[in-house]
Amino acid sequence: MFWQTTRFRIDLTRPQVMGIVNVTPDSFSDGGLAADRTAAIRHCEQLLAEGADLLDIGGESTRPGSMPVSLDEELARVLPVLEAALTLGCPVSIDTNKPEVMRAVLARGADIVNDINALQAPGALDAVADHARCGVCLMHMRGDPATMQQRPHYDDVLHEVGEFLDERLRACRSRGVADERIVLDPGIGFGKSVAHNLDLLRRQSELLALGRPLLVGWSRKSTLGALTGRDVSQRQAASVAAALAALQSGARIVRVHDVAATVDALKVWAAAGLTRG
Ligand code: HH2
Repeated sequence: MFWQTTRFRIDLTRPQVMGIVNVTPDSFSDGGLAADRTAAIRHCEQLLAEGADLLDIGGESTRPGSMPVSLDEELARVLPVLEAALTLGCPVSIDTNKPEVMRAVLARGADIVNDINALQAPGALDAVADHARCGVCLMHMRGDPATMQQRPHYDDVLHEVGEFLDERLRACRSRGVADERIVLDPGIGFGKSVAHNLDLLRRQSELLALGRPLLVGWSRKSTLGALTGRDVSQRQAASVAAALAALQSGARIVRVHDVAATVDALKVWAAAGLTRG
């Protein structure tokens, strides 16, 4: 199975590690780490040296309770880092839900739009559909980051997430976005309780019936804190375990902060013959 993106047709036979580059002062686990251009570019290089296959650059925190940033601010954060990242020889994804940011980054050559809002904002689907072949990640979220963790409720979280992703997949198809350009993401921690997130992990393979590859992001999230009792800075082992569990259940791409540890774990996992073909 392949993921078509602007410059790369990514072979998903081997699991792909997407390294997170948050160009934000307030991200939940690494806020401020790569907030200036130079630090962010150094961070991109570091993640690639550690074995990342793709980079995901974000200029707006979406942690629970976070507030949106303005268009100008998001562009000012993301564009200089994108420009440098595009010279590094790997697919570059931009984590945004603003159509104007999507158009701006695609015009500059970004490979992938990663939208926690699954292209629901007016104009977002058009921004992707008007591009010849950029990749897109459609993620499920219930509510918005400011309020999403206020008592989320589902009758059957797998069913409801699956129905939503299917609807968004159909919306993309109806605008002429080829299936090969699309991956799906259950949106761990986005309007979900600990129990919902764990259901999504245990029954994750049910989402494979949608017919598109899964990208999953467990890295350092609060459910791992609930399971281990650990602060966000100490969730590396839990994050690696969750990433492997997601891959074992059929995900193809894991979005992670701790690239080196994840890549090491994947080497052992692959050597044990556990990689799914
Ligand atoms: N999680 C976060 C942000 N973007 N995109 C996808 N596709 N899937 C995810 O699970 C996902 C995402 C939140 O994590 P992070 O970027 O580390 O934090 P923040 O939003 O605070 O910058």
